[in-house]
Amino acid sequence: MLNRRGFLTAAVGVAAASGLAACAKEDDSSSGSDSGSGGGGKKITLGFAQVGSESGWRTANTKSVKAAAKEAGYTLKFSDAQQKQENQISAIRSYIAQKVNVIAFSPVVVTGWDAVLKEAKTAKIPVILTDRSIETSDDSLYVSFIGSDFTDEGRRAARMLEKVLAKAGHKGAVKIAQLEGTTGAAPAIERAKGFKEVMDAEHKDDWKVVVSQTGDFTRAGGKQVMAAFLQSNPDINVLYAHNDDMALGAIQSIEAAGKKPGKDILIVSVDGVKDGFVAMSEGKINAIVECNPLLGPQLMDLVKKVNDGETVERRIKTEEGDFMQDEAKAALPDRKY
Ligand code: GZL
Repeated sequence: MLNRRGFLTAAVGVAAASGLAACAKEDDSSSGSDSGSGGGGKKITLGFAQVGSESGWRTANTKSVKAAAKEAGYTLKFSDAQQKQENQISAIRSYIAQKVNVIAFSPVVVTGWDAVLKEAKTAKIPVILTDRSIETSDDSLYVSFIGSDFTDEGRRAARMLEKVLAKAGHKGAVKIAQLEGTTGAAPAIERAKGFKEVMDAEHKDDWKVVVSQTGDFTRAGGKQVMAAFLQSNPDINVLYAHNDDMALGAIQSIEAAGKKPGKDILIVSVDGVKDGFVAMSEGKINAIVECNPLLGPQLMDLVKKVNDGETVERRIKTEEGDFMQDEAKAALPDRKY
């Protein structure tokens, strides 16, 4: 692994956090068993509104949240929004109506959350963002955001592409196809931004994104869009995919077009799911930027602190690494998702 970013740094948003958390504490008046209990002894009930089940990353994330909630002894109310914002908003409203102790969710897109989060605030239910963040002018609408730095993941993808090109002894123009994540989602916006930052600063003359389109983070999307890319831009020689599932779908179209993924078209992807590592060990993906889905344990620690009215970090980042193709076989046995 080229480097591991093991950081749990955070900017502390004490005012917003302690304000809402204190509200949560005030409402905790019942008693109950110790396991999974809040400061007042009552069993914590967490409402979690998941994006959907669009990718291997999401499946691993859901498993981590459910297992950690069970381990913590919390009552978990869980919903799968099938990647639709209106379903997530409905789920959050139902958690408010059920008077859960804490709400956590992974916002499918960055905008459109103020109204429902104001309802949660009025109901004195603290909200934690997991995985993806939102755009809002009202910082008090959530107490903490736990997840990756997607802009840095984009920068890391560009750095990995530099290493992949050097290792392949690539000469000449670098014609990049970009498979974007879900339109309007933080990882899609920020992974494109970080990659472009490095490209504009250091590869203005030889790298060019010749085509870029969303594959919605799914294998089917990656396969369909890559097939269209190859029709319109047969001279593509690099694919930057915002997640492994789209890269795996794209590989099917690359092979159907009679080209070799990992050779004729060099591939850099993000996530690090097991199937991505298998493809890398087969030489079909050249490098993967890890995005850790196993947020469950950290989230449950945060839920307890918030419910007990403790001060919490405003921003908690997850540990992640970067992997080149020649590291895939050795890393596979230890992959946890
Ligand atoms: C990233 C996460 C993204 C993954 C995709 O934290 O939100 O959503 O990269 C998933 O695989 O669909």
